[in-house]
Amino acid sequence: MNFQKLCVLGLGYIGLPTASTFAAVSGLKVLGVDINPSVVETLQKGQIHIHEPGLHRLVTQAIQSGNMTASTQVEEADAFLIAVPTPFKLHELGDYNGQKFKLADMTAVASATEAIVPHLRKGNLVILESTSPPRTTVDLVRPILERSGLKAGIDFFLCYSAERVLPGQILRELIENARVIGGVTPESARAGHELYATFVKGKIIETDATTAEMVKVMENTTRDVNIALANEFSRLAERFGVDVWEAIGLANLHPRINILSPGPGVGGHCISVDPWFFVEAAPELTPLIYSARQVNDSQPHFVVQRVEQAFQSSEGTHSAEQGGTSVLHGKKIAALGLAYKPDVDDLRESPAAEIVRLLQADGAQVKAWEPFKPTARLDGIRMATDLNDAIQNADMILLLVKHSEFAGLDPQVIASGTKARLALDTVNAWNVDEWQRAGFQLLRLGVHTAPVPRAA
Ligand code: SAJ
Repeated sequence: MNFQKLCVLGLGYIGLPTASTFAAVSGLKVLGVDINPSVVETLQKGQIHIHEPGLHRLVTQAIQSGNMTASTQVEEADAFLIAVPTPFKLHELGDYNGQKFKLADMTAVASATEAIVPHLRKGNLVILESTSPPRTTVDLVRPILERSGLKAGIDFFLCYSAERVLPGQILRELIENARVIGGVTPESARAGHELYATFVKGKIIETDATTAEMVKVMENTTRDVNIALANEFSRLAERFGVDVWEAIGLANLHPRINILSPGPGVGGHCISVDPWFFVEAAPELTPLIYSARQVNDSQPHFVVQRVEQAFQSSEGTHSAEQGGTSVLHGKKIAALGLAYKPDVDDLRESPAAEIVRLLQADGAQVKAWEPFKPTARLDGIRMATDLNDAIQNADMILLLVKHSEFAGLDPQVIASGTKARLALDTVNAWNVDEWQRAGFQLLRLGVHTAPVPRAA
């Protein structure tokens, strides 16, 4: 097929890097479309609205070459690529025998597809990239596009092809990762293959649309279940008086074992969302996936419990409540990091932000410092102006994200800028001996330091 013009709907973390790669690397004419006018204006001014290494340079190159433009309106093109979010519904839960589960909100996919209908022509290719519940391409996207009077697989090509890139390494992975292209017909998969082959260096594999959708959700579900296992191991290690980080390192010496890292919880827009697509589709078949989601979603509560225990043991008290008041009441805590994972500026579904909210709900006075988004405004969260502002008057330093700049902090320098002598590291970034030498009592998640109460 001869692709000259591509229209990318959704200019977020996936759509913008993909659109600019097609423009700058493949040399296609690309129209990037976003319903948010401020995203379009930002791009038109030569700026970008997200942080991703190398992205600003690539977008500038794409725009300056004349190959990429941005608009709020869809136009005719040879191919359309949908990369809009598939979050879960905020105010509605599913229910299976009393077990509540989250439901996918497919509104953005449906309306982006509707926006293509008036511009769809014979011979066009439409690709859905948004991570979606299996059967979305055939059951949701196809019927909407066929309102045009054209038939999918006969008059136009229709595919599903998920991105698999890791935030922080998007531009490299976009080109190097293997791509699975699922068509509603083999010819559709072939057409999708030809489009991505204009820049993808990894293997490109053709299959059917529903298999490609399932592959994507399986990948992220596997990661979620494995992180839940690591989080459970960290709880067990505390019970047994073991350092989970050491234990995982040792277990991973086994050639067929690769345990992931425990942490404050699972955030972001993918791993904490996608497994619900399986649970929603078949709750009776997914008890393991459901439990993993429960474990990971409860990890912020577990961290808050550890903060309470840290204060109790430093004060020599034995109960999380003193005369009905939480031990956290009035405690000043410097929370380092609000992003959902290291070295990104994305705060969506961030367990760190949830921990801050939970601590505040128990009466703690938290000041949060997020170097990747210092001006972030999150409901009810007090942001520090810089690291010093966060730690200055704190009673405890709570490390929530393993940003490189936090991992590299010198405890001697920190000690001179704060009155806190208590620190809790939830991500295994700091060295206990070094922090002790600087005068801190450093506690770590997954390491036995205080008696862990047994469940009632
Ligand atoms: N996390 C842990 N322990 C770990 C690894 C991660 O607690 O050992 C946490 C992170 O801190 C974060 C969350 O899990 O809160 C998710 O982070 P991540 O790095 O595992 O994944 P994402 O959401 O940034 O990107 C994932 C990737 N999927 C897989 O690795 C299977 C990426 O390749 C996908 O393209 C992306 O989801 C997506 O868009 O679906």
